[in-house]
Amino acid sequence: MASGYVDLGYKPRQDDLVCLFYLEPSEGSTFEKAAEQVTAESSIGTWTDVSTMNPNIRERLQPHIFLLDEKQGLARVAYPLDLFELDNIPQILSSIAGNIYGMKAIDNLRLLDFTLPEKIVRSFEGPSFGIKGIRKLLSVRDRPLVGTIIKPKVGLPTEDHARVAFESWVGGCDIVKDDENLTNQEFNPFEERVLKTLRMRDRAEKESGERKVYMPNVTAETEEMISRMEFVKNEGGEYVMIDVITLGFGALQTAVKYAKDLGLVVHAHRAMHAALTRNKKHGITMLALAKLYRLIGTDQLHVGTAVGKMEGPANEVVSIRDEITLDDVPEYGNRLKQEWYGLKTVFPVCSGGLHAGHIPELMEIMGEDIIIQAGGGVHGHPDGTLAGAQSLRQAVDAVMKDVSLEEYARSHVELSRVLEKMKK
Ligand code: RUB
Ligand code: CA
Repeated sequence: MASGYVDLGYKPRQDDLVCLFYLEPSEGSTFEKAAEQVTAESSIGTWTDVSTMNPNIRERLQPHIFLLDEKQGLARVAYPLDLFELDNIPQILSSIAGNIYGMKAIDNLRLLDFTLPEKIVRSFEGPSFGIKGIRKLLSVRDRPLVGTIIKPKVGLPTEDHARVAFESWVGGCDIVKDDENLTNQEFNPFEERVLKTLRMRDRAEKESGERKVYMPNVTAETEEMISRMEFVKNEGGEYVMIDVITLGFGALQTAVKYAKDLGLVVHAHRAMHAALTRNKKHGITMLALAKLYRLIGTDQLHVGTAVGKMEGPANEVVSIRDEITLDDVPEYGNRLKQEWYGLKTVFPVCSGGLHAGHIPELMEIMGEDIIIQAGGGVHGHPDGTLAGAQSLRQAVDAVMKDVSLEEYARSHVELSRVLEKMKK
């Protein structure tokens, strides 16, 4: 049954889950009909009336389309809490972001955002560390954290990987991370890499007098991934990195629970998100995905840069930052309001095509509570990795001291070399 869901006078209840969809009906359908079909398919209905539906079920579980704005293509739907299983992201997504994308009634459909009721939010634990916990772990109070991704992303033998990590740390990076497609390849096996790189971390800490962390990519089949996490913990690591989209939501829930038990910080790389998020008319927004990762409890999440090589405009990236760092998120544009009921914050990570020259603009847009990562921007420095890491840290220091990069570069040659390269 795919009609009777429109109820424009309906006021969402406190414990409804409210979705905001962008929708384009296909030829032969209408905006309203398509919205009804989407609503039915995401909840209790199918393409026809069924003899098994009883009026009590319908009464209790029927969602309400309470706003239809055909001009803008927007529909708001309130779903009763009882449709959902608590602490189960796959189930929630199979409802509000499942079959509906494949329906003939629509040409395009995008889940822009959703507001979760308190009961669902509280059924998840959220991050264990949050921004505060990570700052404490690293003893860095106010500036952005600075990190690098070892490049080339795959191809370096273990020994070189560890050496490049060492130079990055000593140059001023707080964080060194693996790339999204480096896991356990023959030329750079996971365990050996973790051992050698953590040994270098210890040396770098001694040499620099600063706390340093390594984020090995543990992404794999779930049981294998868990044993890699245990290995990292046993060898004195504090962090793991996970490719959260390619891994999948259920496995990520499991991984985060293990990480919590082990006391590990979880860094979320979002490789493949753009397959879902990039088409402005279809799919799911990065904002909506970011909420799921805050619920599940990753401590750090790639959110975009606004200024680097990856797609994503500034207002969007700022909106995602607010979603994962505020306790009470107000409605803004196509972002719905969301209360987080004390769930900890997620550290926003800006990464992708960045170098020292971007830092003033990036910090102007995103502020100081961010993690800035540069791969090519460190290892592509004309004088090598060490100088690249120094230039990144110098740029951050310049902004924190309110000095322009040009002025700071007069007394900091590594930074000046980047600015020269940019001019060319
Ligand atoms: C960046 C990098 C990351 C991208 C992903 O390398 O390896 O995987 O940041 O982008 P480089 P996003 O600094 O050399 O560009 O985080 O936006 O998804
Ligand atoms: Ca990468």
